[in-house]
Amino acid sequence: MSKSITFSMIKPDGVENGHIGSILEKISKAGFKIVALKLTHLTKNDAESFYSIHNERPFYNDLISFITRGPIVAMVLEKENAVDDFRTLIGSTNPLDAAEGTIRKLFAKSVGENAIHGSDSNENSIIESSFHFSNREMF
Ligand code: ABT
Ligand code: MG
Repeated sequence: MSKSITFSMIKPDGVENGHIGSILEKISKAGFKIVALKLTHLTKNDAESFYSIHNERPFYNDLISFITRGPIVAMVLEKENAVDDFRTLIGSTNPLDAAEGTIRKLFAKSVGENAIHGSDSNENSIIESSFHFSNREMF
């Protein structure tokens, strides 16, 4: 099977709680190649655009406040079957349901603050990667 990409970000809670290094280590050990990486801070506009699919949901305002409250680590990751394998590595959206050893089980506390994002389709992995990185920043 050929290589594909997924987009990920370590969310503000993961950064605040000092988990950047441990999370990047888990990602590398799971066989993902980091092809783009930066510490950045989403503006309200960025967040509303990134999460526009959820704009009718009851948790939307909390989600926008949370994701803009501090820096995030944005990254593009490459591997065979990247989208599905990465969602397996991070675990369920609600860390209480996440499997043992997954990133959310280890480093997240709640569904609203779940430490890390992973794209949910190949199509979204391209949209999200180009939202955060130019072609010159992806290797
Ligand atoms: P993301 O990686 O953030 O997209 O999470 P995931 O794909 O696992 O889950 P979805 B459904 O996309 O959740 C998006 C964000 O909304 C938050 N959320 C979700 C809630 O706060 N309450 C809820 O009931 C649900 C379903 C979790 C996600 N993130 N953040 N931050
Ligand atoms: Mg999602």
